[in-house]
Order: sequence, then structure tokens, then C-alpha cells
Amino acid sequence: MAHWGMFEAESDGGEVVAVRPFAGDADPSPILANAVGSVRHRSRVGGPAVRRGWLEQGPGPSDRRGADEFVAVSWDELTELLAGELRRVVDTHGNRAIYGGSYGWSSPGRFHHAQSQVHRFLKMLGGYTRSENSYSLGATSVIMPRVMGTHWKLFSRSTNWDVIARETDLMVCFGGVPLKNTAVNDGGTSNHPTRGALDALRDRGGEIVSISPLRDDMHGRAQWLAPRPGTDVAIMLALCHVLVTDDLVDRAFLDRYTVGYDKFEDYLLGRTDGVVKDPAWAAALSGLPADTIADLARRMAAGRTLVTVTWSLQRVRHGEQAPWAGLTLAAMLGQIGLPGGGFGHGYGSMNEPGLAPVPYPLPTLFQGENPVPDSIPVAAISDLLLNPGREYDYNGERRTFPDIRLVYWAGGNPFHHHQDLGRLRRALARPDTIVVHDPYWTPMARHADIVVPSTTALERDDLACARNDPLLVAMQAATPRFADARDDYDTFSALAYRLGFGDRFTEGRTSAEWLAHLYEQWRRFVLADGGVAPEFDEFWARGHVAMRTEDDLTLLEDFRADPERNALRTPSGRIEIFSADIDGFGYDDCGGHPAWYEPEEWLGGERAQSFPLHLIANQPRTRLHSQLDHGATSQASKIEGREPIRMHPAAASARGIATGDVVRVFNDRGACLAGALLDDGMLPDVVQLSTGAWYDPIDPADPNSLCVHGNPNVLTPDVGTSKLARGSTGQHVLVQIERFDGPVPPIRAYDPPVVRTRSTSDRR
Ligand SMILES: Nc1nc2c(c(=O)[nH]1)N[C@H]1C(S)=C(S)[C@@H](COP(=O)(O)OP(=O)(O)OC[C@H]3O[C@@H](n4cnc5c(=O)[nH]c(N)nc54)[C@H](O)[C@@H]3O)O[C@H]1N2
Ligand SMILES: Nc1nc2c(c(=O)[nH]1)N[C@H]1C(S)=C(S)[C@@H](COP(=O)(O)OP(=O)(O)OC[C@H]3O[C@@H](n4cnc5c(=O)[nH]c(N)nc54)[C@H](O)[C@@H]3O)O[C@H]1N2
Ligand SMILES: [Mo]
Repeated sequence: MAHWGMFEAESDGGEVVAVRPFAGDADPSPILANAVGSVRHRSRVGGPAVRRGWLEQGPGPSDRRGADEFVAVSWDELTELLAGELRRVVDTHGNRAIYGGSYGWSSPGRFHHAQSQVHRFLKMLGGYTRSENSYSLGATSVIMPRVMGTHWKLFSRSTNWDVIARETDLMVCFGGVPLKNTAVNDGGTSNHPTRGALDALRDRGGEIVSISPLRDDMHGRAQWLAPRPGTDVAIMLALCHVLVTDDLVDRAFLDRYTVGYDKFEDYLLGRTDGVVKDPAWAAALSGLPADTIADLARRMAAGRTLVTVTWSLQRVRHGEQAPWAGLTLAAMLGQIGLPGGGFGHGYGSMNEPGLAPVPYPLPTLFQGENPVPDSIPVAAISDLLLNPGREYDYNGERRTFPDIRLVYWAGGNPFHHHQDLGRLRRALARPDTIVVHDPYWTPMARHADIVVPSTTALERDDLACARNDPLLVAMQAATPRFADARDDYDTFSALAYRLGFGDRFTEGRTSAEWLAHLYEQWRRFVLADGGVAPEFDEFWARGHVAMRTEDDLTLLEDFRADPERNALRTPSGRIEIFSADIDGFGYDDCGGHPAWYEPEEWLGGERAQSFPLHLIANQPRTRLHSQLDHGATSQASKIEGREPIRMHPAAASARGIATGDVVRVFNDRGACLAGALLDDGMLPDVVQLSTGAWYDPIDPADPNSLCVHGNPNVLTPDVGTSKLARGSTGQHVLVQIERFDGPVPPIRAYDPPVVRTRSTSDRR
């Protein structure tokens, strides 16, 4: 199992040589092919390694991170060094000085999941400064609990694809439903139903409107509306405005199920700020014709309409507004809780919304409590490291950044996920010690002082499953362990024994015993539910077991049926179109009701004078994030070895650029090279460069170096969505592009750094 699908691997000589998708998968992902050749790839970390500067000078701030060479050490030395350093930091600075946020997707598998392992380990060590929320849903995870009473249930209990295919007349999709993203689900997936569901909806006569800067965010027949990126909230407000002026608002629904609509209507009609949010107003901001907006509003009120908002719309400045405004629009239509109508968030963002959930807990490795209370919103990592002791606003609180001495990362890649990589590099120079567990020499591993070689999921037995997938899968190792790599569990077990809590950490179980233990725990839930699940050995031999799923769900149908008994977990128990709590925080960038706020990185503002192209830095079609960027599917898309940047032919010809040219993409934060790919399925001043090309600085010693490979995060702003959520805003950035005419520098991202074996003379 991979996050991008279930498969069988064929291996030979310790390497995966072929993959076959699971026969039950209706639409397997091409990303699967990236696994071939990944186990013994030259970018693997072959054994424990320590940065030379750290080994020679000891812990301390260093701007050599990312440019230094490494020294190979034995596992015993590594355990000794790492245990000693953890002890030193805890004893001199306290557990709060360890940042263990360690964000990232790592691998599927319930036991060997690196995040679960590292957090369990650090909790038993006495705790660490943690992170909250995600890069995926930074704004949503704060705003939606406040206004809708839930975060995860919005996805895991979303209206089912079958219901949409059967009932929806009009699906209005902000951000489209990009099939590329439905390849993926956190924890894995055994089936990809989205393409089939959209086709079934259309075959039945249902209509789809895709509102997105990119035409291919929707496949097949659909009306494509391409607004200026970042203006969706203005469009939503104008749709709401038309519902008011045409008397199409479902006031009975608003009265029974929502609070605060009046204040929002005052804003819509311009009573509070003198600006009427009508289609003409939204047309000026978004570039969509006013008539098109007005017509769409009327069509939405005429039948069963589902309003969907992709997660990308909240990974921008003021990202809180789009899901909140989308929910408000759906509430005004009055169809929330009706089959095929209402609101959805994340259709086309992940292969989870629209899929039926399993009704009981998944096998879970217990992590325990974190004795340290400190936490940051996850995308504030550079702020944290650069500003110890500084106060900041977050979600109604005033917080203080702790002074971090040791950063511990296992299972994520900040050089993939974080914005403004030049700033991140300056931040990573500050702590005393950085520890990274990874199977590969990722840019983050290169910036570590202590590099711990992990196995990949292909080298381990594990249990795989996900909340919205019917199968529990026996993930059986496809190859033996690579070189001197170890399972993260084994690394943490050895450290825990060295630090005196080994028995607590392992509970006396080997990995194999843990799998059987977790399986048995899960099996009890199934049996209690009247389900069938064989004993562990039989399950393991069979390969998977099917679970009951809750089919035919409609989001909030229970709330609609009985809003008193099934009150939402908001202060009012209802949908909060106006939130008194948020209003009370008095933030200038997120007020009490959904509203239009002008972003910095958009084509309508002043910055566009200097950087006139709007770059969409979205998820890659050819891989999951940075994982297996060297695999066949990912490599096949590259141009001259660089990540492709899609440009409109008009924008390209104005710059003398043709398909296949290497271009330099730049702004005042940084620059990268990319390969030009002309595409007329976008506005002329929009360009698109996916995340995930491994950061490849031409001068590793310069934090602001040109990245020769095409990582958009050298360009993106490290600014939060607002004071409310401080989510990542990596999706949008303004840039300029020019043809790169110099000699094209080689790609070195996958070449390991220099790792020296210690001669007897320099051994301490
Ligand atoms: N500009 C911009 N930036 C973005 C986004 C965007 O839209 N625009 N999207 C954001 C989003 S939504 C997300 S979720 C993040 C994703 O960011 P990440 O989740 O950090 O990205 P991955 O590349 O999946 O990193 C996973 C890492 O885990 C490692 N790994 C795999 N298996 C194991 C294992 O068994 N053990 C250990 N120790 N390590 C393992 C992999 O080699 C890899 O380095 O990126 C964010 N960044
Ligand atoms: N293949 C693949 N699938 C993935 C991932 C991956 O790395 N690879 N990552 C997974 C993860 S961790 C996550 S969180 C989800 C993320 O899911 P999303 O955040 O929804 O995915 P993105 O591809 O970043 O964005 C979706 C689309 O939104 C459109 N868009 C961008 N800006 C705007 C705008 O201002 N207005 C409108 N209307 N549309 C806009 C873009 O054209 C883009 O293609 O994807 C998941 N799926
Ligand atoms: Mo994500």
C-alpha cells in the first residue's frame, strides 16, 4: 500500500522491479510507477551520518548546514551521540527546547508511521514543543470548527460520491475537482471512484461548473470559468448578493439552522462599508463577466446544487474566508443536509471526501500525553526558530515562541512543505542541533547534523488502512532492508533503552508482535460491531480484510433532521455565519463574518506591477509531494531535467519562450529554473509550477541561492493566512519569468552529499 494506491510489488535483488495495481481499483494512479527502482536509488541514506562541523565543534548554531560534508558513524556511535545530545538539551534547557513538530506525510502503515513513532518517543522523553494543524488545511482546521463545529468530519462524513452522482443537478466547484489529487489519500486507498462518479453525474444530466484558473482542474464536459486567482470569495459574495436581490434566499433554513445572517447581509448590501457586493463589483475583481455570475446564482437556486471548495482555496492569504463563504452560500440556498445538495470541502483535493467511512477506530499506536504545553501553528516554523521569546497572535490567544535548541524531524520534508526557503535556511542555522530520520538524502537530511537512515515502507511489514477505505491491508515487505538502514521503531527503541525508558517504549514487543497486537485491538471493535475478521495469521496470509462502511452519507443530514438533538459543536449549536467569538478577537485580517480581503499576492494589486504573473504552486500530478521525485512517472514529466512550468502561449511568446526552453522564474524572495510547457488552458497571466522538485541550490552555502530544479517554495511568501489560523499560504505567489540562455546547470539534487569514513587518525 502507498498513499497513492494499493499494489503488488515484484522485486529482484533487493529492488522493486515492477508494480501492479490492485485489481479492485477502478482508476489506479500513474504515481505507482515511481516505486520501481526506489529502494536502491543512489539518493538513499546508506548508514548513520553526522555533519562534520557538528562532530568537530559540537552543538551550536551554524550556517554550514546544507553545505557541509558528513562523516559516517556506526549505529552504536549514533545512538550514543544522539542520546547524549538529547540528554544535554533536556538537562540544560528543558524539554520545551526540543521542537518535535516534525510535520510530514512519511509513509502509510499504522505501526511504522514515522510521525507516530517520533511523537511517542519524544513524549516518553518528557515532551517537546509540538505543532498544530497542517499545511493541507491550516485555515480550515481553525475556522471550520468555530463556524461549523467540525474539521475532520467535514471530509470523512462528506456527502458520498454515489449520492452526488444520483441526486445533484448542479455541482459548482471552486477549484474544480482535479483528478490528479484524488490519486492520494493519507494512509492509502484501494479504489479511486471520482472519475466514474463525475461521469455518472453527467450521464444522468447533471451539470458541472468548474471555477478555477486551470482548465484541467476538471476532466470531461463542464462549464469552465477562469477567474483571477484569489478572487473566489468575491465571486461567492456576489452569488449571495444575487440570491438576496432576486429573493432566492431560503430564509426558513437560515432561521432554523444558522446564526448571524443579518450582519452578513448588511455587509453584502453595503450597509456596513458602503460597498455593494454585487456581480459588477465581483466582475471587476475577478475578471468574470457580471452576467455570468448572476446567471450562475439563478441556476444554483433552481435545482439541487452542491457547492464545493477545494483545500487550495484556503492555502492562500485570508484562506479562512473561502470555506466559510462557501458554507454561507450553501446555507442561503438552504440545501445543506439534503442528498446531493449543500456544501463540500475537498472533493478533488484528496481521495477521501465522497468515500464512505468505516464506523470504528483504526488500529492505532498509543502515543501518550505530551507533558510540554507549548505548541505552534505548524507553518510558523521559521518564525519560531528566528524569534525565540517573541509574542504572536493565534486563534484568540497571545502566545510566545519558545527558545528551540534541538529540532527533531522524522517523516517530513520542510524543503518541500515550507515557504520562503531562503528564510527557512536562515532559521535552520539557529538551533544547536538538527536531527533528521529519512530514507533519502532529501534537502532536509542535508541540513541535519545527525542523519538517521530509515527504511522505506517497501522494506517493512505493516498494517495499512484509512478512515474512508473498506480494506485493512497486510502490507508485506517487498525487499530486505537497504544497506545499513533501520526501521524508525528500531532506532527509537535503541535510543529509549539508552535513555532509560526502553521497556516503556517497546512494551517488550518486536515489530512483528506489535502488528499482531494492533490487529487484535482493532479486531475487537469489528467483532463488537457484529463484523467478521479472521485471526491475525489468517489475515496476514489472505492479504486483506474488508470492513463495513457507512454508505450513502449526506453531510449534516442528522443536523438537518433534528438541529436540537444533533446540534453542531459551535457556540450556538448552529452554523455561524457570524461568529461572535472571532469578532471578539478584533483581528484586522479575519472578522466576524465571511468577507473579501485584498491579498498581497494577486494580479489586482500593486505587487503585480513588478511581478506580473500569478504562479499557482499546487500539488504535483506525477508524485506525492517530494516523495520519489526520481521515479519514472515524475521524471517523465521533467523538461531538461527541470520541473515543468505551464505558461499560456501569449505570456510565453511575449518573453520569447517556447515549449522545452529552460526559464528563470523569480521575484524578490528568490529564483528557480524550470522547463517551459505551453498550455492555453489557463489565463494569460497565470502560470503553474507544482511543488515537489527537490531543492537544488546552485550554491549550497547561499541561503538565497538559485534553485536549478524548480522548487516553487524559493518564491512563495512565509506569511500566515491571518492571525486566526496562521495557515500556510504557499499556493499563490507573483513572479516574473525570463528565458534562461546560459549553460544549463546539472541537477545534483539526488546525488548524496560527501560522506567520509573516518580514518583512525581523526577518530576522537
Ligand atoms: N508552495 C506550496 N507548498 C506546499 C503546498 C502547496 O500547495 N504549495 N502544499 C502543502 C501540503 S498540503 C503538504 S501536506 C505539505 C507536504 O509536505 P511533506 O509531507 O513534508 O512532504 P513529503 O515529500 O511527503 O515528505 C515526506 C518525507 O517523509 C520521508 N519518509 C517516507 N517514509 C519514511 C519513513 O518510513 N521514515 C521516515 N523517517 N521518513 C520517511 C520521505 O522520504 C519524505 O522526505 O507540503 C505543503 N507545501
Ligand atoms: N497527485 C497528488 N495528489 C495529491 C497530493 C500530491 O502531492 N500529489 N497532495 C495531497 C495533499 S497532502 C493535499 S493537502 C491535497 C491538496 O489539495 P488541494 O489543495 O485542493 O490541491 P492543489 O492541487 O494544490 O489545488 C487544487 C487546484 O486549485 C486550483 N486553484 C489554485 N488557486 C485557486 C484560486 O485562487 N481559485 C480557484 N478557484 N482555484 C484555485 C489550482 O488550479 C489547483 O489545481 O492534495 C492531495 N493530493
Ligand atoms: Mo496536504
